[in-house]
Amino acid sequence: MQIINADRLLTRIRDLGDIGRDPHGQLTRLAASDNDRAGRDCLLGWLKAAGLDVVVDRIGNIFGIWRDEHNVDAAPVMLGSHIDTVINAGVYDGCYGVLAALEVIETLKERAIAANRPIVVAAFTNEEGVRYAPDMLGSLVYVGGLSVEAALATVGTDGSVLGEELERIGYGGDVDPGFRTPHAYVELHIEQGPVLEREGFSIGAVENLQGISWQRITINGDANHAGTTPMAMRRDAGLAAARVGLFLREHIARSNAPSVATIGTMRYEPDAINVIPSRAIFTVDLRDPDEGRLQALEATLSDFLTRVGAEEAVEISVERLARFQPVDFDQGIVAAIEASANARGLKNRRMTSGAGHDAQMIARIAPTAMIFVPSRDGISHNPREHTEPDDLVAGANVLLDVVERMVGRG
Ligand code: HGY
Ligand code: MN
Ligand code: MN
Repeated sequence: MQIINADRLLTRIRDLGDIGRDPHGQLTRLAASDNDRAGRDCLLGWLKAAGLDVVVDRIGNIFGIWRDEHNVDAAPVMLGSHIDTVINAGVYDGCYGVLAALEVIETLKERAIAANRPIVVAAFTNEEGVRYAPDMLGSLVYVGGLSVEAALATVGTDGSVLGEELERIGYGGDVDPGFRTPHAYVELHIEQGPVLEREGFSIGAVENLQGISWQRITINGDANHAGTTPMAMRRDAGLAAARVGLFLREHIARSNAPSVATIGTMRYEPDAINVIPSRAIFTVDLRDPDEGRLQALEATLSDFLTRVGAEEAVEISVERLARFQPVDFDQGIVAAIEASANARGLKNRRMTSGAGHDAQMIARIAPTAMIFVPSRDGISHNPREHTEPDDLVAGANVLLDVVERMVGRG
Protein backbone atom coordinates (compact mmCIF):
# COMPACT_ATOMS: atom_id res chain seq x y z
CA MET A 1 0.00 0.00 0.00
CA GLN A 2 1.20 3.45 -0.81
CA ILE A 3 2.21 5.82 1.95
CA ILE A 4 2.82 9.53 2.09
CA ASN A 5 6.10 11.18 3.12
CA ALA A 6 5.39 11.50 6.83
CA ASP A 7 8.42 13.62 7.59
CA ARG A 8 7.57 16.20 4.92
CA LEU A 9 3.97 16.49 6.12
CA LEU A 10 4.79 16.75 9.84
CA THR A 11 7.59 19.26 9.19
CA ARG A 12 5.29 21.49 7.15
CA ILE A 13 2.55 21.38 9.79
CA ARG A 14 5.12 22.49 12.35
CA ASP A 15 6.61 25.18 10.07
CA LEU A 16 3.24 26.67 9.08
CA GLY A 17 2.24 26.51 12.75
CA ASP A 18 5.18 28.78 13.59
CA ILE A 19 3.88 31.55 11.29
CA GLY A 20 1.75 34.21 12.95
CA ARG A 21 2.84 33.90 16.56
CA ASP A 22 2.91 36.97 18.82
CA PRO A 23 5.72 37.74 21.32
CA HIS A 24 3.90 35.51 23.83
CA GLY A 25 3.92 32.65 21.35
CA GLN A 26 0.21 32.81 20.69
CA LEU A 27 -0.76 31.75 17.14
CA THR A 28 -3.32 33.95 15.36
CA ARG A 29 -3.75 34.21 11.60
CA LEU A 30 -7.11 35.93 11.13
CA ALA A 31 -8.39 36.09 7.55
CA ALA A 32 -6.67 38.70 5.35
CA SER A 33 -4.41 39.88 8.16
CA ASP A 34 -0.65 40.32 7.82
CA ASN A 35 -0.19 37.00 9.60
CA ASP A 36 -2.59 35.37 7.12
CA ARG A 37 -0.49 36.81 4.30
CA ALA A 38 2.62 35.24 5.79
CA GLY A 39 0.90 31.87 6.02
CA ARG A 40 -0.41 32.19 2.47
CA ASP A 41 3.03 33.14 1.15
CA CYS A 42 4.51 30.05 2.81
CA LEU A 43 1.86 27.79 1.30
CA LEU A 44 2.31 29.33 -2.15
CA GLY A 45 6.02 28.59 -1.91
CA TRP A 46 5.32 24.93 -1.26
CA LEU A 47 2.71 24.72 -4.04
CA LYS A 48 5.09 26.24 -6.56
CA ALA A 49 8.01 24.10 -5.40
CA ALA A 50 5.78 21.07 -5.98
CA GLY A 51 5.33 22.21 -9.59
CA LEU A 52 1.60 22.87 -9.28
CA ASP A 53 -0.30 25.51 -11.23
CA VAL A 54 -1.32 28.14 -8.67
CA VAL A 55 -4.59 30.06 -8.95
CA VAL A 56 -5.94 32.71 -6.54
CA ASP A 57 -9.58 33.65 -7.11
CA ARG A 58 -11.30 36.97 -6.41
CA ILE A 59 -12.21 36.06 -2.84
CA GLY A 60 -8.63 35.00 -2.16
CA ASN A 61 -9.17 31.23 -2.28
CA ILE A 62 -5.84 29.56 -3.17
CA PHE A 63 -5.66 26.50 -5.47
CA GLY A 64 -2.69 24.31 -6.36
CA ILE A 65 -3.52 22.24 -9.45
CA TRP A 66 -1.77 19.10 -10.72
CA ARG A 67 -2.91 18.39 -14.26
CA ASP A 68 -1.42 17.17 -17.53
CA GLU A 69 -2.38 17.18 -21.19
CA HIS A 70 -4.22 13.87 -20.79
CA ASN A 71 -6.60 14.90 -18.01
CA VAL A 72 -6.76 18.68 -18.28
CA ASP A 73 -10.40 18.71 -19.43
CA ALA A 74 -11.70 16.30 -16.78
CA ALA A 75 -13.43 17.62 -13.66
CA PRO A 76 -10.83 17.65 -10.90
CA VAL A 77 -10.72 15.84 -7.61
CA MET A 78 -10.53 18.66 -5.07
CA LEU A 79 -8.94 18.34 -1.62
CA GLY A 80 -8.23 20.97 0.97
CA SER A 81 -9.43 23.02 3.91
CA HIS A 82 -8.25 26.39 5.27
CA ILE A 83 -5.14 27.99 6.78
CA ASP A 84 -6.70 30.96 8.57
CA THR A 85 -7.04 30.42 12.32
CA VAL A 86 -9.01 31.57 15.35
CA ILE A 87 -7.34 33.66 18.07
CA ASN A 88 -4.64 31.81 20.07
CA ALA A 89 -5.14 28.75 17.89
CA GLY A 90 -3.69 25.30 17.56
CA VAL A 91 -1.59 24.31 14.55
CA TYR A 92 -3.77 21.54 13.08
CA ASP A 93 -7.24 23.05 12.49
CA GLY A 94 -7.52 23.46 8.70
CA CYS A 95 -3.77 23.49 8.05
CA TYR A 96 -3.53 19.72 8.46
CA GLY A 97 -6.10 19.19 5.69
CA VAL A 98 -4.42 21.59 3.29
CA LEU A 99 -0.91 20.23 3.88
CA ALA A 100 -2.05 16.58 3.77
CA ALA A 101 -3.77 17.34 0.46
CA LEU A 102 -0.53 18.79 -0.89
CA GLU A 103 1.34 15.76 0.47
CA VAL A 104 -1.02 13.37 -1.33
CA ILE A 105 -0.54 15.22 -4.63
CA GLU A 106 3.24 15.28 -4.24
CA THR A 107 3.29 11.57 -3.40
CA LEU A 108 1.21 10.70 -6.47
CA LYS A 109 3.28 13.06 -8.62
CA GLU A 110 6.55 11.51 -7.43
CA ARG A 111 5.20 8.12 -8.36
CA ALA A 112 4.24 9.55 -11.74
CA ILE A 113 0.84 7.91 -11.65
CA ALA A 114 -1.28 8.61 -14.74
CA ALA A 115 -4.24 10.29 -13.05
CA ASN A 116 -7.35 10.43 -15.21
CA ARG A 117 -8.34 13.67 -13.46
CA PRO A 118 -6.53 16.78 -12.27
CA ILE A 119 -6.09 16.92 -8.52
CA VAL A 120 -6.49 20.28 -6.75
CA VAL A 121 -5.52 21.37 -3.25
CA ALA A 122 -7.62 24.30 -2.03
CA ALA A 123 -7.09 26.71 0.86
CA PHE A 124 -10.34 28.61 1.31
CA THR A 125 -10.50 32.18 2.61
CA ASN A 126 -11.95 33.03 6.04
CA GLU A 127 -13.15 29.60 7.05
CA GLU A 128 -13.07 30.56 10.71
CA GLY A 129 -15.26 33.63 10.43
CA VAL A 130 -13.63 35.26 13.48
CA ARG A 131 -12.81 38.57 11.73
CA TYR A 132 -15.49 38.45 8.99
CA ALA A 133 -18.87 36.70 9.21
CA PRO A 134 -20.07 34.28 8.06
CA ASP A 135 -17.55 31.52 8.48
CA MET A 136 -16.70 29.31 5.52
CA LEU A 137 -16.94 32.53 3.48
CA GLY A 138 -14.46 31.61 0.72
CA SER A 139 -16.04 28.25 0.00
CA LEU A 140 -19.56 29.73 0.29
CA VAL A 141 -18.66 32.20 -2.47
CA TYR A 142 -17.00 29.41 -4.46
CA VAL A 143 -20.27 27.47 -4.62
CA GLY A 144 -22.34 30.56 -5.42
CA GLY A 145 -23.93 30.85 -1.98
CA LEU A 146 -22.90 34.51 -1.73
CA SER A 147 -21.87 36.91 -4.48
CA VAL A 148 -18.18 37.74 -4.58
CA GLU A 149 -19.12 41.45 -4.52
CA ALA A 150 -21.12 41.05 -1.31
CA ALA A 151 -18.33 38.99 0.24
CA LEU A 152 -15.64 41.52 -0.69
CA ALA A 153 -17.77 44.27 0.90
CA THR A 154 -18.02 42.41 4.23
CA VAL A 155 -17.06 44.62 7.18
CA GLY A 156 -15.00 42.91 9.86
CA THR A 157 -15.17 43.09 13.63
CA ASP A 158 -12.32 45.64 13.39
CA GLY A 159 -14.16 47.81 10.85
CA SER A 160 -11.97 46.67 7.97
CA VAL A 161 -13.41 45.68 4.58
CA LEU A 162 -12.50 42.17 3.37
CA GLY A 163 -11.91 43.14 -0.27
CA GLU A 164 -9.61 45.98 0.72
CA GLU A 165 -7.67 43.72 3.08
CA LEU A 166 -7.28 41.00 0.45
CA GLU A 167 -5.90 43.62 -1.96
CA ARG A 168 -3.60 44.98 0.75
CA ILE A 169 -2.09 41.57 1.46
CA GLY A 170 -1.83 40.79 -2.25
CA TYR A 171 -4.46 38.04 -2.41
CA GLY A 172 -7.28 39.70 -4.30
CA GLY A 173 -7.14 37.33 -7.26
CA ASP A 174 -8.66 37.89 -10.70
CA VAL A 175 -10.22 34.49 -11.35
CA ASP A 176 -13.94 34.19 -10.72
CA PRO A 177 -14.73 31.83 -7.82
CA GLY A 178 -16.27 28.54 -8.86
CA PHE A 179 -14.05 28.40 -11.95
CA ARG A 180 -14.06 24.54 -11.86
CA THR A 181 -16.79 22.28 -10.50
CA PRO A 182 -15.04 19.39 -8.75
CA HIS A 183 -15.71 15.77 -9.63
CA ALA A 184 -15.56 15.22 -5.86
CA TYR A 185 -14.26 16.95 -2.74
CA VAL A 186 -12.61 15.26 0.24
CA GLU A 187 -11.53 17.18 3.34
CA LEU A 188 -9.22 15.72 5.94
CA HIS A 189 -9.50 17.44 9.33
CA ILE A 190 -8.87 16.90 13.01
CA GLU A 191 -12.11 15.95 14.77
CA GLN A 192 -11.87 18.83 17.24
CA GLY A 193 -14.10 16.82 19.58
CA PRO A 194 -13.74 13.90 22.02
CA VAL A 195 -15.44 11.01 20.20
CA LEU A 196 -12.65 9.22 18.32
CA GLU A 197 -10.17 9.35 21.20
CA ARG A 198 -12.75 8.40 23.83
CA GLU A 199 -13.98 5.41 21.82
CA GLY A 200 -10.53 4.32 20.61
CA PHE A 201 -10.93 4.96 16.85
CA SER A 202 -8.18 6.17 14.50
CA ILE A 203 -10.36 7.35 11.61
CA GLY A 204 -13.76 9.07 11.43
CA ALA A 205 -15.71 8.61 8.17
CA VAL A 206 -17.79 11.76 8.39
CA GLU A 207 -21.22 11.33 6.85
CA ASN A 208 -22.93 14.54 7.93
CA LEU A 209 -22.36 17.93 9.52
CA GLN A 210 -24.62 19.84 11.89
CA GLY A 211 -26.51 23.07 11.20
CA ILE A 212 -25.10 26.40 12.39
CA SER A 213 -26.85 29.61 13.48
CA TRP A 214 -24.83 32.73 14.35
CA GLN A 215 -26.54 35.88 15.70
CA ARG A 216 -25.27 39.16 17.10
CA ILE A 217 -27.51 40.50 19.88
CA THR A 218 -27.50 44.10 21.10
CA ILE A 219 -29.21 44.97 24.38
CA ASN A 220 -29.77 48.65 25.25
CA GLY A 221 -30.51 49.70 28.81
CA ASP A 222 -29.47 52.68 30.92
CA ALA A 223 -26.10 53.52 32.40
CA ASN A 224 -26.48 54.40 36.05
CA HIS A 225 -24.57 54.50 39.32
CA ALA A 226 -23.60 51.05 40.61
CA GLY A 227 -23.94 52.20 44.22
CA THR A 228 -26.98 54.41 44.30
CA THR A 229 -29.36 52.62 41.94
CA PRO A 230 -31.68 50.12 43.66
CA MET A 231 -31.80 46.76 41.87
CA ALA A 232 -35.51 47.17 41.05
CA MET A 233 -34.84 50.49 39.30
CA ARG A 234 -32.17 49.29 36.91
CA ARG A 235 -32.26 48.85 33.14
CA ASP A 236 -29.18 46.67 33.25
CA ALA A 237 -28.10 45.52 29.78
CA GLY A 238 -25.31 43.42 31.27
CA LEU A 239 -27.63 41.47 33.53
CA ALA A 240 -30.08 40.85 30.68
CA ALA A 241 -27.23 39.47 28.57
CA ALA A 242 -26.11 37.19 31.38
CA ARG A 243 -29.64 35.79 31.61
CA VAL A 244 -29.47 34.74 27.95
CA GLY A 245 -26.43 32.52 28.49
CA LEU A 246 -27.93 30.90 31.57
CA PHE A 247 -31.26 30.36 29.84
CA LEU A 248 -29.68 28.60 26.85
CA ARG A 249 -27.66 26.26 29.07
CA GLU A 250 -30.69 25.32 31.20
CA HIS A 251 -33.03 24.98 28.22
CA ILE A 252 -30.67 22.62 26.36
CA ALA A 253 -30.02 20.61 29.54
CA ARG A 254 -33.79 20.11 29.93
CA SER A 255 -34.25 19.27 26.26
CA ASN A 256 -31.83 16.32 26.26
CA ALA A 257 -30.99 17.20 22.67
CA PRO A 258 -27.42 17.24 21.24
CA SER A 259 -27.80 20.99 20.57
CA VAL A 260 -25.00 23.30 21.66
CA ALA A 261 -25.04 27.03 22.40
CA THR A 262 -22.07 29.35 22.84
CA ILE A 263 -21.74 33.01 23.74
CA GLY A 264 -18.19 33.53 22.48
CA THR A 265 -18.00 37.33 22.40
CA MET A 266 -19.36 39.88 24.90
CA ARG A 267 -18.82 43.62 25.02
CA TYR A 268 -20.30 46.01 27.63
CA GLU A 269 -20.60 49.78 27.31
CA PRO A 270 -19.33 51.93 28.93
CA ASP A 271 -17.45 48.94 30.41
CA ALA A 272 -16.66 50.58 33.77
CA ILE A 273 -16.52 48.87 37.13
CA ASN A 274 -19.01 51.20 38.83
CA VAL A 275 -21.42 51.86 35.95
CA ILE A 276 -24.47 49.72 35.23
CA PRO A 277 -23.95 48.65 31.58
CA SER A 278 -26.07 50.70 29.20
CA ARG A 279 -25.34 48.28 26.36
CA ALA A 280 -24.32 44.67 25.89
CA ILE A 281 -23.27 43.39 22.45
CA PHE A 282 -22.69 39.66 22.16
CA THR A 283 -22.90 36.72 19.77
CA VAL A 284 -24.83 33.48 20.06
CA ASP A 285 -23.63 30.36 18.20
CA LEU A 286 -26.32 27.61 18.08
CA ARG A 287 -25.79 24.21 16.47
CA ASP A 288 -27.78 21.01 16.01
CA PRO A 289 -27.58 18.10 13.55
CA ASP A 290 -31.37 18.33 13.04
CA GLU A 291 -32.74 21.32 11.14
CA GLY A 292 -36.13 21.20 12.86
CA ARG A 293 -34.56 21.23 16.33
CA LEU A 294 -32.24 24.06 15.33
CA GLN A 295 -35.18 26.15 14.12
CA ALA A 296 -37.05 25.38 17.35
CA LEU A 297 -34.02 26.45 19.40
CA GLU A 298 -33.79 29.72 17.44
CA ALA A 299 -37.51 30.34 18.07
CA THR A 300 -37.14 29.55 21.77
CA LEU A 301 -34.26 32.02 22.03
CA SER A 302 -36.28 34.66 20.21
CA ASP A 303 -39.21 34.20 22.61
CA PHE A 304 -36.87 34.42 25.59
CA LEU A 305 -35.34 37.64 24.29
CA THR A 306 -38.83 39.15 24.07
CA ARG A 307 -39.49 38.08 27.67
CA VAL A 308 -36.19 39.38 29.00
CA GLY A 309 -36.71 42.68 27.18
CA ALA A 310 -39.99 43.18 29.01
CA GLU A 311 -38.80 41.95 32.40
CA GLU A 312 -35.55 43.96 32.37
CA ALA A 313 -37.07 47.01 30.60
CA VAL A 314 -34.36 46.90 27.94
CA GLU A 315 -34.44 47.04 24.12
CA ILE A 316 -33.08 44.04 22.29
CA SER A 317 -32.11 43.83 18.60
CA VAL A 318 -30.80 40.80 16.72
CA GLU A 319 -28.63 40.62 13.60
CA ARG A 320 -28.19 37.27 11.79
CA LEU A 321 -24.52 36.60 10.98
CA ALA A 322 -24.62 33.07 9.56
CA ARG A 323 -27.16 30.30 9.03
CA PHE A 324 -26.24 26.98 7.43
CA GLN A 325 -28.46 23.91 7.41
CA PRO A 326 -27.16 20.45 8.33
CA VAL A 327 -25.46 18.69 5.41
CA ASP A 328 -25.36 15.01 4.43
CA PHE A 329 -22.16 13.85 2.71
CA ASP A 330 -21.71 11.38 -0.16
CA GLN A 331 -22.20 7.80 0.98
CA GLY A 332 -19.95 6.46 -1.78
CA ILE A 333 -17.00 8.51 -0.59
CA VAL A 334 -17.78 7.64 3.03
CA ALA A 335 -17.65 3.96 2.07
CA ALA A 336 -14.32 4.49 0.28
CA ILE A 337 -12.92 6.08 3.44
CA GLU A 338 -14.08 3.11 5.50
CA ALA A 339 -12.64 0.65 2.93
CA SER A 340 -9.24 2.32 3.06
CA ALA A 341 -9.21 2.46 6.85
CA ASN A 342 -10.20 -1.20 7.07
CA ALA A 343 -7.56 -2.24 4.52
CA ARG A 344 -4.98 -0.38 6.60
CA GLY A 345 -6.19 -1.97 9.82
CA LEU A 346 -7.32 1.39 11.21
CA LYS A 347 -10.27 1.26 13.60
CA ASN A 348 -12.91 3.56 12.17
CA ARG A 349 -16.50 4.69 12.64
CA ARG A 350 -19.02 6.87 10.90
CA MET A 351 -19.78 10.14 12.58
CA THR A 352 -21.24 13.64 12.46
CA SER A 353 -19.11 16.76 12.36
CA GLY A 354 -19.83 19.14 15.22
CA ALA A 355 -17.70 21.83 13.63
CA GLY A 356 -18.38 23.75 10.44
CA HIS A 357 -16.10 23.06 7.49
CA ASP A 358 -15.61 24.13 3.88
CA ALA A 359 -16.86 20.66 2.95
CA GLN A 360 -20.38 21.68 3.96
CA MET A 361 -20.27 24.32 1.24
CA ILE A 362 -18.59 22.29 -1.51
CA ALA A 363 -21.21 19.56 -0.86
CA ARG A 364 -23.66 21.90 -2.61
CA ILE A 365 -21.87 21.41 -5.96
CA ALA A 366 -20.08 18.05 -5.77
CA PRO A 367 -20.06 14.69 -3.97
CA THR A 368 -18.25 15.43 -0.72
CA ALA A 369 -17.13 13.75 2.48
CA MET A 370 -14.64 14.24 5.30
CA ILE A 371 -12.04 12.18 7.11
CA PHE A 372 -11.41 12.87 10.79
CA VAL A 373 -8.47 11.94 12.99
CA PRO A 374 -8.56 12.06 16.81
CA SER A 375 -8.05 15.24 18.85
CA ARG A 376 -6.33 14.73 22.20
CA ASP A 377 -8.82 15.39 25.01
CA GLY A 378 -11.20 16.62 22.29
CA ILE A 379 -9.58 20.06 22.46
CA SER A 380 -9.50 22.54 19.57
CA HIS A 381 -9.57 26.31 18.99
CA ASN A 382 -6.97 26.25 21.75
CA PRO A 383 -3.14 26.09 21.66
CA ARG A 384 -3.39 22.73 23.44
CA GLU A 385 -4.96 21.28 20.25
CA HIS A 386 -2.98 18.10 19.48
CA THR A 387 -3.14 15.00 17.30
CA GLU A 388 -0.56 12.23 17.49
CA PRO A 389 1.83 12.06 14.50
CA ASP A 390 0.81 8.46 13.79
CA ASP A 391 -2.82 9.57 13.55
CA LEU A 392 -1.90 12.50 11.31
CA VAL A 393 -0.01 10.19 8.95
CA ALA A 394 -2.76 7.55 9.02
CA GLY A 395 -5.35 10.14 8.02
CA ALA A 396 -3.19 11.34 5.14
CA ASN A 397 -2.66 7.75 3.95
CA VAL A 398 -6.42 7.18 3.92
CA LEU A 399 -6.84 10.40 1.93
CA LEU A 400 -4.18 9.08 -0.49
CA ASP A 401 -6.12 5.85 -1.01
CA VAL A 402 -9.44 7.63 -1.56
CA VAL A 403 -7.87 9.98 -4.11
CA GLU A 404 -6.10 7.15 -5.93
CA ARG A 405 -9.43 5.41 -6.39
CA MET A 406 -11.02 8.62 -7.67
CA VAL A 407 -8.35 9.29 -10.27
CA GLY A 408 -8.60 5.78 -11.59
CA ARG A 409 -5.48 4.33 -10.11
CA GLY A 410 -6.57 2.57 -6.95
O1 HGY B 1 -17.16 27.49 13.58
C1 HGY B 1 -16.72 26.44 13.12
O2 HGY B 1 -17.26 25.38 13.37
C2 HGY B 1 -15.50 26.43 12.24
O3 HGY B 1 -14.35 26.27 13.05
N1 HGY B 1 -15.40 27.63 11.47
MN1 MN C 1 -11.30 23.98 10.51
MN1 MN D 1 -11.88 26.08 13.31
